[in-house]
Formats: sequence, C-alpha cells, structure tokens
Amino acid sequence: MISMFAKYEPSEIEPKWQKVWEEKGLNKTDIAGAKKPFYNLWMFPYPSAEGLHVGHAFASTASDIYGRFKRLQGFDVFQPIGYDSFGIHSENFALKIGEHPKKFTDRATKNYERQLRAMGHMYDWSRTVTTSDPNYYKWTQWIFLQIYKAGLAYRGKAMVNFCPKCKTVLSDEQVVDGACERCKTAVEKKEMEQWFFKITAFADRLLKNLDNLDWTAKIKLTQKNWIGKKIGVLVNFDAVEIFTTRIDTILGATFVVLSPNHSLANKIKTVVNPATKKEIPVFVDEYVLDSVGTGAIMGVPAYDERDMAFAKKNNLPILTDFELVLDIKIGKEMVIYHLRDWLISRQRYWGAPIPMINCAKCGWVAVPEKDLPILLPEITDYQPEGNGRGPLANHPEFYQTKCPKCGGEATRETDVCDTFLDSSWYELRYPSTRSSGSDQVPFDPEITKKWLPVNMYMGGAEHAVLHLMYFRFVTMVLRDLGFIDFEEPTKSFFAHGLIIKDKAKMSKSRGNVVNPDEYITKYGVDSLRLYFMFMGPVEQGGDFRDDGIKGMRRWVDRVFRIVSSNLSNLSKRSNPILERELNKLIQKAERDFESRHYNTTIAKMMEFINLLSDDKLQMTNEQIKKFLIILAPFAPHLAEELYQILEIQGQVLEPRIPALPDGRQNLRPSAFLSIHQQPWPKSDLLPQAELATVIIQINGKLRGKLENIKTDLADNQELLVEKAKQDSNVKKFLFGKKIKQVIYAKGKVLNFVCG
Ligand code: ANZ
Ligand code: ZN
Repeated sequence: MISMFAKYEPSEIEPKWQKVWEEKGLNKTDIAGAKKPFYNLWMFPYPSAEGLHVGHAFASTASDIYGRFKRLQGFDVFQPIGYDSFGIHSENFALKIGEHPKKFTDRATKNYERQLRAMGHMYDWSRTVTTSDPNYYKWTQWIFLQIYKAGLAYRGKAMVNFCPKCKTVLSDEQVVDGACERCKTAVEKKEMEQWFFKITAFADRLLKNLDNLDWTAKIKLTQKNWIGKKIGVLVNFDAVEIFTTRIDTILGATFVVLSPNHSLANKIKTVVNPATKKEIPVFVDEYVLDSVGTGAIMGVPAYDERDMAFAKKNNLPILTDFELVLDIKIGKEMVIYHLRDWLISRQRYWGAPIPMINCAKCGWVAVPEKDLPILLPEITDYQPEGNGRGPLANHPEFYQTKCPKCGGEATRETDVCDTFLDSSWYELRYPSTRSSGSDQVPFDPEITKKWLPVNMYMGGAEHAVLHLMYFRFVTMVLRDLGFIDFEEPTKSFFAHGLIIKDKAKMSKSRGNVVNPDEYITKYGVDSLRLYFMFMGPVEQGGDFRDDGIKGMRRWVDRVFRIVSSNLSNLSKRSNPILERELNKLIQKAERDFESRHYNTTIAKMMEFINLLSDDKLQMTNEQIKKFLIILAPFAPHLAEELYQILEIQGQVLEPRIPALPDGRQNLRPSAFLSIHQQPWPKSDLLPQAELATVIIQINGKLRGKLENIKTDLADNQELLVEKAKQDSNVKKFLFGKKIKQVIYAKGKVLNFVCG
C-alpha cells in the first residue's frame, strides 16, 4: 500500500497539472490531422483594466466544461481564445488613466491571459488572436474591402447617433434605451456622412435562417424583433401616405397622426379617409416615429391601444360600431423592417483604419489589397475631439497619400472601423492563424472547410443584436463572394445567465465585486468552477455567496478524502447498488452536459459521495475511474490528481516501474495518460424513456399535443411555448387573445391562461 498525502492542497496540484498538460500538449489541437473536429467557442473578451470579470470567469467555465466533455466523448476539440482589444471600451479606459491605448491593452491582455490560465481552461494557446494586432486587422481591413467590392459598403448622409462623451457616432445596435452602450450617456442625433454596410439587404435571410438555428430561444426572438419585418399597406389619405398592418380597420380610422419631423407636419389640418370618404383631423405627435413606415398613421382607437390613449387625451371621437373589411382593394402592399444599415465609421483612434482613399478626381477609391495593412500610427494626441473627425485627421503624415487609380494627391479616410467589425469574422481566423501561409490569407480554405461552422458557441445575451447579428451578416457576404460554403457562422449558440452577489448587482461602488483571483487563492479553482456551476442552470446564472463557495470547498475536501481512502482500499468486487447509481450518474451527466444543466449533475455526484460514506461502500478500480471521468470536466485538477494516484497504484502492483523518490509526483513520463484523454464511460442501464408527450391547454381546455418531445426540450419551457404556439389548432384558439400566464407541469401539461 502506498501512503497517500492526506491533505488536499489546490495551490499545489492546480499549477502542477496545468504545467503538465501544457508540456504534454494536451490542449493543443491537431488542426490538420483531427478526425472528429469539434469547434467549441466562447465569445472572446475585451481586456479590461479590472482584469477578468467574474461573469467572464463563470461563462468561460461553462464553455470549458462543455469542451472537456466533448473531448471525453472522443471529439478533437478545438477551443481557442483571443482578445477583442480594439475599440471604445479599452480606449475609454486608457483615456481615463492617461495611458496610451496600445500600452494599456498590451498590459491588460497579459493579465487576462494569466487569469484565464489560472482558471484551468483547455485553451489552445498556440492559436490566440488579438484584434489590435496588425496581422489580424490587416484582414479586418480586407473584409471591409470585400464588402465594399460587393457593393455593400456605401457612404451615406443620415441622421446618426452621436455619443457626446465618446465623441463618435454609433450604430443603432449600440444605442440601448437611448444611451451609448459603452458609457451610458444619452445619445444625440446628428446629420453626418458616414460609411454604412447594407445589412438591410440581408434582412429576409437573417430572419428566415433563424428557424433552422439551434440557438437560445430568447436570442432568436430578440433578433426577430430587431429585424422587425412588417407586412402592411400604404394608403393615401389625400396627400398623407400612411402605413398600416391593419387595413381591415380602415372604416374605424377617425384621425391621422404625423411624426414631428414629417414634411407635412403642421401644414395640413384635415384629410379624407379614402374608405369612408369622411373628413378627419390631422395631428402631430411623438408617438408616431420618423423612422417607421412613412412616419404617418391612421388612428383607429377602437383597435389600437396607442390610438385609444391619444384619442382619450385629445377628446377625439371613438368609433366602435364599424365593420372590419377583409378584401378591401386600397393602397399598395409594403414590407417594412426595423433593421437599419450598419453604421461602421468611428471618429476615434483605437481601431482599424478604414481602408479607403478620397481623391478629388476619382472620388472614393479602395486601398489595393496588396497595400494592407493600413497601419494605425502610434500618435500621442489620440484623444477624440468631437468635431466630427477622428484624431487621425490631425496627422497629414497619415492621411496624405497618392490615389491608387490616377496617382494624384489624395487623402485617406481618417475614421476607424467599428470594433464589431473586428469580431465579425474572428471565428474564421482562429483555426487558420499561425498555419503556414496565414499571412497570405485571412483563413485557409481547407482548414475552414474542416472546422467551420462553429459547433458550439457560448456567450452573453447582451450581444443578441450586436455581434450575433453582425457576424451572421459578414458570413453571408463571404459566402456570396465564394470564400466559404456556409452562410451561418454557428449552428448552436447558447446564452449564459448573469451572476449577482448576495442578491445584488455587482458594482465597484457597492464594493461587492467578486475578483476570481482572490477566490482561486483562497479555495482553489476547482472549487470555484464547481461552485459556479452549482449555482443554477448555466442559462440562469446565479447568486454568488461566500457561504456557497465555502460549502463547495468542504465538499471537494470530502471527495478528496473519501476517494483517496478508497484508493488505498480498493474493492475487488463491484457492489450492485454502487454500480447502479454510478450508471445513473453517467446517464444523467450525458444529458445535463448537453443542456448545460450542470448543477443537477453536481447534485447527483454529491448524492453518490454520500452513498459511499454513509454506507461505507468501497469502489472498485474501474468504478473510481468512471467517477473521476465525470468529475473531470468540472474539477479537472482534482480529478487528474486522484486518477494519477490510481494509475501509480497500478504501477506498484507491477514492480517493474520504480517509484519516484518523493513518492508523489509519480508520473510515467513516457506513457503519461491523462484523465482528460479517457473515453467517456458507457452506462449499462437501458436508456431512460426520453420522449414525452406534452398536452397543450388553453384556459384548461385541451387544444393540442406535442408528441415525441425530447427531454431537453421538455425541460425548456421557453422553447416549448414557442413550439406550442406553432401548432395550427393552438394558433387558432390563441388568435386575438392575450396570454396572461403560462403554467407548465414539466413534461406533462402546458396551459395558456388567456384573457
Ligand atoms: C392601424 C392599426 C390598427 C394599426 C390596429 C395597428 C393596430 P405593429 O402593430 O407593431 O405590427 N404605425 C405605422 N407607422 C408608425 C410609425 N411611424 N410610428 C408608430 N406607429 C406606426 O406595427 C404596425 C402598426 O404600427 C401600424 O398599423 C400602425 O398602426 C402603426 F388595430 O394602423 B396600425
Ligand atoms: Zn484619383
């Protein structure tokens, strides 16, 4: 019997195994030789000054656990990481502390790498990308040029969003509730000439493809609403053209309202309703938006809540006794969208210079591809001025150039690209970066064919209409240009939830910010990883409590104690109860990994450990191994440590292999086999009945049935509701009703309570 060191010391074993994995190249993916490629991606972070945010630590852990599970299942997992280092976020911080953005991001990026490594994630560190690196942004500029050549980039004058604090224009997607997404300052409207990408030309495709994407339901819904397709009718009420989606209500239109910026605002008092031939009054009000339809509506108070409120406020007659006209032939059909073209110019310093040249004779001319990258010069006056021009406009040595067409004097564009262009194609770069010839092409066609689209993408819901829309658009453009043969960058996207602390939002002023470093030092990263995942299903996030992580550490200590003592006292025969429970655990874990409900697998592991200690049961060698494989994605270091002890025991039984002098780090260097290279154990149990039938009720009455529902779906109320609503009978009964509440008895009955 070899003596086991009794105490669990994460500060010792965690760095130890990280070093071994790195040395053995366990986290490196054989990009060219992989047989079963699986691309597991997590949204790369902005390197911020505070270092890795706890939300990042949580989300990256969820992604890493999934990747480790896929590895155990035998896939060649590629799990890269990089830094979204260009952009306003990093730049604003650099400005605040008066440090050059380049110096600041270099420093912040190094700190991020240190922290992500400490999390124990299996990143392929040999293929990182940093968007502010000229080797990367050369290709971001190349992407701009492709979009331009495809006729999808144009300069346009428009009322644009301007952030007075960031002193730059912003895209519609970067304005959240009227404020700048980055600094929360209220945005202003300004008329300016800028570069736009015609994302609107893809509105229908962006919308239609959503049906076939396996994405978190609420993200798909957000995208759908943002695209905002409406099919309606344009009708002339004399000189006023209105847009309506309810032409059938025209007999009840008792007034017309114009938006304040409408060209006829305050110029016209009455118009004639073309259906009733009655004269009705015209008003101007802010509830009618400039940017929707024609900026003019017909008011039907009996059917529209906003019109009703307006009619009441202004004492207008409310007509209730009229017929809906179903086959009226009036006006012309029109489709409108909420989506606007993507404004990509930024009057800032810290971004990829837009690769365009303005010549007095030839107009705007694209930079020839052979001249890329257009390097961002290292200047000291990088502060934005807010005069509609970026800091580069003060640098003739940057902007003075020759026209690529006529050779005459010309000037470069001095605005830089929106940072969302940087991240719109990074998933294509990762597998190709640092391959031979990676400086010749943005992405290698063969490698891309093999590795893309991404198999599993995880990240925050806050990017629903930003990054997650933009990268779909860029992928479609590249596909249309023949560079790739798929048009969706990822089939699966999973949105994680948010972490709060002691039921409150984390903020520096409250002093309740969780710094992952501190917790790693105090409890070990395996305990932190387990605790993150134990807080709740990943899509929900959770409430981080110090008591909670303490409790988890106690459990980890216990696992260590119980398994090590079992290791020195292996059972020869398998106990049938243990065997059955272990098999159940394997089955449960398989399902939970795929739905990211890791918390319930952890709970089941806890039950299993209780069973061992309560009933003083001992596992066999094989059983320990199986248990450790399930534990490994969550607590990779602990599982490795215990597994290697198990392996050493095997060696002790074979005295050919001498023990190492310290008796502990007893690795066989030549034949080192990691727990993370084991095959996922097979459960001997029959698969549980996985298909359910869910009854759909409306106000308690049976209206439909969803049959052969997979357990994952049955667990997901949100998705199930979406699916139920698509049932034609349910649709019929829901028509015109308002859903007040949904009551769901899991896997059995879904009841819509309607008013
Ligand atoms: C008459 C009507 C009757 C409308 C009714 C709706 C319901 P939804 O309903 O969200 O799909 N609309 C048109 N242009 C607008 C603008 N510039 N600003 C604000 N509202 C505008 O959106 C379509 C409806 O929004 C249109 O159909 C119009 O009101 C209103 F029972 O016309 B409707
Ligand atoms: Zn010219």
